[in-house]
Amino acid sequence: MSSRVKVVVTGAAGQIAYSLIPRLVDGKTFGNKIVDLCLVEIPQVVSKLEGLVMELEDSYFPHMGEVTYTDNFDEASHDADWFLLVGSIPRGIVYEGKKIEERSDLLKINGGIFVNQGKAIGENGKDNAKILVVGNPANTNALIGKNAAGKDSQLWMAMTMLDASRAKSVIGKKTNTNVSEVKNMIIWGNHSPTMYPDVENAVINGKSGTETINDMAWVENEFLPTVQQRGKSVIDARGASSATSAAKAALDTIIACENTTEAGDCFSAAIASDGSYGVPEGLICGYPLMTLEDGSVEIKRDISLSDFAKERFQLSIDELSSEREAVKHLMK
Ligand code: NAX
Repeated sequence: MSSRVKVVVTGAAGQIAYSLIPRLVDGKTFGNKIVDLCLVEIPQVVSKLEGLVMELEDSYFPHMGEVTYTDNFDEASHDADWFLLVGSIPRGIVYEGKKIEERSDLLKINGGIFVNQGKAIGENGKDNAKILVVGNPANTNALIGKNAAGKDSQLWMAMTMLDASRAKSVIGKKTNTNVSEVKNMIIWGNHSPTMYPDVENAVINGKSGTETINDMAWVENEFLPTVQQRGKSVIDARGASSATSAAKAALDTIIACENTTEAGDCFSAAIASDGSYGVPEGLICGYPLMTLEDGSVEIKRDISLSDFAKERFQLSIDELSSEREAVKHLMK
C-alpha cells in the first residue's frame, strides 16, 4: 500500500454519507491508497459521528487510515486532497422559523455555507484538491465555493453523475443493453429538472445513440421527463430522497477523476465554463469531461449538438445564469 489520500466529507451524518463513507475506504475507489477521513457535521448532530466511526472501525477496512470528526470545517480542510461537500440544508425543513420551499431560499441559505467552506478550501486545501459538491443547488453552491476559494489550480465540480447513471439505465432498458455498454453519456447544464441528458451523442453498443434509438418522440416524451424527474419519483416512492444511488454516483465521479478516461468515452460532472459550447464563462455547467494521462480533467470539445439539443441546453444555461444573478451578493 503506497500513498495516502485525505478526504473531507460534509453532511457526514446524513443518509447519502451513510452509504458513501464506508465505500471510500473499501480499497476500490482510491485503489491501493490509504484513505484518511475527516467527517464534518453541524454542531447539533456532530456527536452522532462517534457511532459512525465505531462502525467503520468494526468493519475491517485495511485501507482505512486516520478517521476524525468535527464541526469545524476550517480545521478539517487542512491538506485535504478531496472534498465531498454533501451537507446542505434540504428543501422542506423549517429553518429559523421559516419553511424552506423555494429554490431561491435554498440558494440564500446554502450559499452562505459555501462562502465559508470555499474560503477554507482555498486557504488550507491542497493546491490540486478536487471538490465535488453534492448538496443542492449543487451547481450554484459550487460556483459560490469556487469563487470564495479563489484558487484556479483546485478543481470544483457539481455532481451530475447520478443523472448520467439514471440516463444510462433508461437507455439500457429501452435497447436491452447492459449499462456498461452505454458510453459517452453527457448531462448538459444544471443538476435540476432543466438538465439535458444527451441521447444523440451517447454511444450504445458501439453505435451512435441517434442511430440506435431513432425515435425522437420517445426521447422527448419519455426519456427526458423520466431522467429529469427521477429524483422526485424516488422521493414519492421511498419517502426520502435518493441516497445509495447518489453515494454510488459520488464514488463513480472520484473514480472517473482518478483514472484516465477511455478513448471515445467521457464522464459527466459540472465544472466552470471557459466559454466552451457557448456557455457564459464561469458558470458551473454540466459538460462531457475526460481525465487525461497527466491526471488533469478537461472538457471534451468535439461534440456536435443538434438544434433540438441546443434549444434544450439553452434553457438550462439560462437557469444557471439566473441562479448566478440571485447569489451575486455572495461573490467577490
Ligand atoms: P440529509 O438531510 O440526510 O443529510 C444532510 C446532512 O448535512 C445533515 O446531517 C446536516 O446536518 C448536514 N449539514 C447541513 N449543513 C451542513 C454544514 N454546513 N456542514 C456540514 N454538514 C451540514 O441529506 P442527504 O439525503 O444526505 O442529501 C444531501 C444533499 O444532497 C441534499 O442537498 C440533496 O438535495 C443533495 N442531493 C444531490 C444529488 C445530486 O445528484 N447532486 C442527488 C441526491 C441528493 O438529492
